[in-house]
Amino acid sequence: MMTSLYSIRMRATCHGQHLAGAERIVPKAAVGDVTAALTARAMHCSNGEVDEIHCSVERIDRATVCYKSLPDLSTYQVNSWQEGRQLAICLLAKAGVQEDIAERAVPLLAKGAGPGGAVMRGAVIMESSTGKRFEEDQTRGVRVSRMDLSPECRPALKSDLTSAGLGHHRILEALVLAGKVLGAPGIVAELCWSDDPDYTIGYVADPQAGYQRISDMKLSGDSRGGRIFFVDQAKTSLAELVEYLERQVVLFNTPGVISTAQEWIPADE
Ligand code: PML
Repeated sequence: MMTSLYSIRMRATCHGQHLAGAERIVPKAAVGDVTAALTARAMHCSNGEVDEIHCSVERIDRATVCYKSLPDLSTYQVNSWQEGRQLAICLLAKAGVQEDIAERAVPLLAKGAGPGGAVMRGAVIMESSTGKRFEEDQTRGVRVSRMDLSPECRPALKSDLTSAGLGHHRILEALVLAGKVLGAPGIVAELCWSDDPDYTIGYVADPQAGYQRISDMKLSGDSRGGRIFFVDQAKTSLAELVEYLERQVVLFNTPGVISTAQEWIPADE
């Protein structure tokens, strides 16, 4: 009999504010260790003292698991966050997002896409040719959940990323999340940069070009960031998209190609 799989999700808060979150999908025998590791990670979080940690453990029906390959990863080295944002617009347009929509989306994340300029807990969903937003709750947005690497793929990817100098768990986790997003019905591209004030790197991902990191998307010290998923409304419905992003279990069993960083030269230089 095949061993059961469990989804483990951890969320930590301080004064009701999100502090840390992570999730894994692991075989039954690893549930105890992984839950302890995620809890320890929240307790050692550098951006505040934890008030509450919520860990949920949920058994997964193996028949519902969808297996996929991870996208390739590349990195563009830019000279400033202004250049980074310019590059993000170019990459989004190349992926099929209408250019004026990409030009409006980048400042939306930069000023905070939630009500009153707040950073959203989840992602914006935006139509790629009209800019229309679909989230029912613009404070929460849409949370991507229930994805991980298969137990066989994790060591291989970790070793590839570490050899490329990209060993931090943040990169692996963002790549896995983007991998799930790129398999969503109607997806055109994703734009993301971190809301961690000490982390200025972001990415544009699309199904053809993969996960394209951009070295600078904001000034250090800026705590605004987030995610926008661009979709083609003709190819999906909000219900189908949200069901896939939040509920469909996805395990990645093949790593993509990890390329070395390349400098980006803006076209007018
Ligand atoms: C990376 O360096 O590739 C990760 C970039 C985005 C990180 C987003 C986050 O903080 O979750």
